[in-house]
Amino acid sequence: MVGQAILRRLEHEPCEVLKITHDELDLTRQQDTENWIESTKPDVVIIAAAKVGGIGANMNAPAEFIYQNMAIAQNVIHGAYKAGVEKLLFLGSSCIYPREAKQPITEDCLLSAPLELTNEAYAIAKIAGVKLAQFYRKQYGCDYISAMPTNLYGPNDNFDPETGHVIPALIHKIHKAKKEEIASVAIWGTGAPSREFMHVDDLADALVHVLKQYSSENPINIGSGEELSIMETAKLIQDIIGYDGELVYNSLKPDGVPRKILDSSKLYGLGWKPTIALKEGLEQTYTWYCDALSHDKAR
Ligand code: GFB
Repeated sequence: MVGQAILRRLEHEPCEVLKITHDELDLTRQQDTENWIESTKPDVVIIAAAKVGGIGANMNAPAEFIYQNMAIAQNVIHGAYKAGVEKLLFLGSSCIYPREAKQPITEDCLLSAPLELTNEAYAIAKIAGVKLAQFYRKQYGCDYISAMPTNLYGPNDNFDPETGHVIPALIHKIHKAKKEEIASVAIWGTGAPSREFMHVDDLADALVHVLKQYSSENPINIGSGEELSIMETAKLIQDIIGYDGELVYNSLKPDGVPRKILDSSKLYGLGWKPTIALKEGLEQTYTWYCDALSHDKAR
């Protein structure tokens, strides 16, 4: 999802984009990764590749989340350093911050208290990536930076109801319930937690801005300021889809972090702001999903 959005955004920049698919290069293989970076010699590297998933996927496969994400960060960052890459942007996640972080979360909260347990494996791997970027800057003087996006959604997301994040999972479940005239849809948890959501095209635009404007060892938050409870999010998706059945909250399922909203004042201070409102972004994403389903392309 993020990689595709960055490609769409880079069509408007005067640069040559070097890309390779997962089938052609497995970034967890160190030698293959180093060879590809050495042979293509990019000026800039953006690390958007990752093993990602919603709260269910994170809880069910912590070994895959920690291993794959640490390997990708380590192989790409070290490979970039060896090939003399001038600028590198590592993408972290808002879940690197402590579970009980003061809200909105500022960048300096990193490692100040314990992490949320449902995604600890993913968070540890992403923190390792942030630290790699910092230490390659400190020891070798590399201009490597890291950005922490808030919860994302948009075209090419993973719409699987078990492994996806809340927005694509609910689009899948509520769309199916409407089509098959199912009377109710199960929503995980109490509905009380809140999340800040950002459309992936806004993220891609922010990343290009940050690449041009930002150089520091400190990570930079990328948020939208659009915060909703899970209950409000589910109702909004229900309205957009036009489903008149019932939403039933299953409190046996995990809530995760009670609240997660980023303080993005550092980013906004660089002259960037989001342009896609949540309702508009969700409508566009639902249209994309219906179209992808009709072409058998939705995950
Ligand atoms: O999107 P989500 O999985 O991400 O869940 P997290 C957000 C909230 O939505 C949680 C609730 O309180 C879930 O219990 N929820 C309700 C659902 N129904 C559903 C559903 O059908 N599917 C899902 N997935 N959630 C992730 C991390 O945490 O955030 C990742 O696990 C990553 O590592 C990502 O960092 C940004 O915000 O809880």
